[in-house]
Amino acid sequence: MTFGMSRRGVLASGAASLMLAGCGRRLGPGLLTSVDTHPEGFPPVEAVRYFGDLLRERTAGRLNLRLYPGGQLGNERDTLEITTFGGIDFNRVNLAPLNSIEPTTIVPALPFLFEDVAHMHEFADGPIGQAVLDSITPHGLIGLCFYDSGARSFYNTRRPIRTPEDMRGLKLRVPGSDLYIEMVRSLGADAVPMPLDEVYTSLAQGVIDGAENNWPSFENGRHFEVAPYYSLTQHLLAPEMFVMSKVTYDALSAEDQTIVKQAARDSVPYMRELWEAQDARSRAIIMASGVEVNEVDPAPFVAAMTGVWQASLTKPLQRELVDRVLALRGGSL
Ligand code: GTR
Repeated sequence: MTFGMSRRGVLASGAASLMLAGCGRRLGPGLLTSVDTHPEGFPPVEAVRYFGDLLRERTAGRLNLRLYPGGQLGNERDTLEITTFGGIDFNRVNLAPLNSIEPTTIVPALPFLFEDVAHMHEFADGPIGQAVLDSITPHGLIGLCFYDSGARSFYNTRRPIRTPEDMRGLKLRVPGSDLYIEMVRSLGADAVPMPLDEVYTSLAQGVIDGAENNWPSFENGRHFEVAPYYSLTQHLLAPEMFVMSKVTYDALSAEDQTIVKQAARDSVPYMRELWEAQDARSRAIIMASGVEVNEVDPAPFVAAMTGVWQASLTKPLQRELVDRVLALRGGSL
């Protein structure tokens, strides 16, 4: 597995090691680290905080969690690499950085796969979701659970998007993943892979014309201040993943391993509550901000993206899992 860590990532990795040496492991063997690109107060960060509370209670203080939110230790791709070798113990990430490590994780990230959030939950809570969580174990990561992430739609500085034709020639930021790049290219736009924390400035300076994300990230990153068109393509209902370093997991007793897995599962309903509330708050802020929000007929977008499915589904296991997801709603590949 090669990640090709960025210069910033190498610095972050150095910072992570120093922090861990200085205030983490040395403070006690039970102090574990968890990182997130999102800031304090954002649903996944608070869900992981709750997970940490459960961990402390259920191990009578043997295991404690220290959170590093707001991308303090680097972007998702870089921190994920650090997690694989145990420099970070827990990480909450989008599926995008996992896609290049393990193709099975592409399945729930396919555009227009899930019909609605209930469909995604059925996947995430059942055996198909478990198969995807388990698929990353050979890569040094334990997939603990899926967290909600709403629906991703396109926003930009130029014009409302109603059909794929409206996307032609736009430079759109995507997370670094071939799937996202293919998705944007299939719609006739130029894909610009870039970490999330560079999006605001790049929009403001005209380096990119737009990006895509859910209501909470569009609002929380203040991107709506510089990109006044939000077009509800809702092309992705993909969940996100809460993962653990296998190095850390293997160092725990069997009892503590069970406690960790159960506590992560128990944080999911809490995360869903937080997410719903945040989603409603962010929508209200954006709707009141003067951003032009438009509904989109998904049909031409679905048609334009069929090639993305073909290009992404290269393994028999992926196809089998997609078939099982579609079968939950009476469909098939
Ligand atoms: C958010 C997601 C983050 C990050 C971000 C992005 O919705 O929660 O994990 O991946 O999108 O677009 O980079």
